[in-house]
Amino acid sequence: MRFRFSDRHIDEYYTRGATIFRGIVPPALLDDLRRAADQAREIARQKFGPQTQRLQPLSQYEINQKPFEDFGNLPELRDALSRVLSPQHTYATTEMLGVLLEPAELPYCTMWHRDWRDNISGLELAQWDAVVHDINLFNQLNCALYEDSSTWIVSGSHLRRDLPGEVARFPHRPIPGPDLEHKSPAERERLCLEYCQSLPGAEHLWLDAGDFALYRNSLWHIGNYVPYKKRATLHDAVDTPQFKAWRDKVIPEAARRREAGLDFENPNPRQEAA
Ligand SMILES: O=C(O)CCC(=O)C(=O)O
Ligand SMILES: [Fe+2]
Repeated sequence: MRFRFSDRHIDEYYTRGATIFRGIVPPALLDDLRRAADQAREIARQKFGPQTQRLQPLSQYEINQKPFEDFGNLPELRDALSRVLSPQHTYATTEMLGVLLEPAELPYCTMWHRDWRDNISGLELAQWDAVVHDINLFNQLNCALYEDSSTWIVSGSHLRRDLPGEVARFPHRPIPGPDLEHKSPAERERLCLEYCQSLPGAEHLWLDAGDFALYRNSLWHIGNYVPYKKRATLHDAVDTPQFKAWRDKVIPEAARRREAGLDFENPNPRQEAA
């Protein structure tokens, strides 16, 4: 069925923290994007090894850029984004657009996190807390060129602080991933799956080929990857001048704090003391 925008997309975005524009990428563009993503996979593995799961920004590499430009100019997509967010929100610029890939050899998952809060070492949490509900910041896209069930989210968690069950699951910082040392491929896969399921409320963000997920990266999420499922999912910020200005301010500050020996602040410090 052809994509049709509805108010449900707006409602879902602000309540769940994620909405999916189903089938919004036309098949002819998908063919072109898949060919370009195959080039990206080859470069990524050559440059960063077989386990690499992303190449970003795509604009820096010898890859046919035309499909990415066409993606950035899709009228239905621009219209849908401007209705959920605003006409000033942009995506698929040369600065950040990347592609998420399946690892070549072994299952692997990221740790559960809220972006910036849990994965930027040295970030001062007050800087994130102050703007976490600002709709000009922290918007992100995953656009699946193949069926993709790698991403998990905790729906609605962008609206609130951590719940007691979440604090109990991850009382300390940095958040640990599963222990995959010396495990067989199937054991790694099972451990990663159980790790995904271990956060209360975790659910798959299921995408079919050509689906575009818009999500708040301030919600709890994770990527879980197996080598036997081909993945090429475009990934980018849905950006604004305000978000860029915030990044330009906090990234160097976080670097300075790291140099001074700080790493991750605990957002739930009372638990750590317990
Ligand atoms: O692979 C994914 O879908 C999630 C990646 C992610 O969480 C991140 O890039 O911060
Ligand atoms: Fe993330």
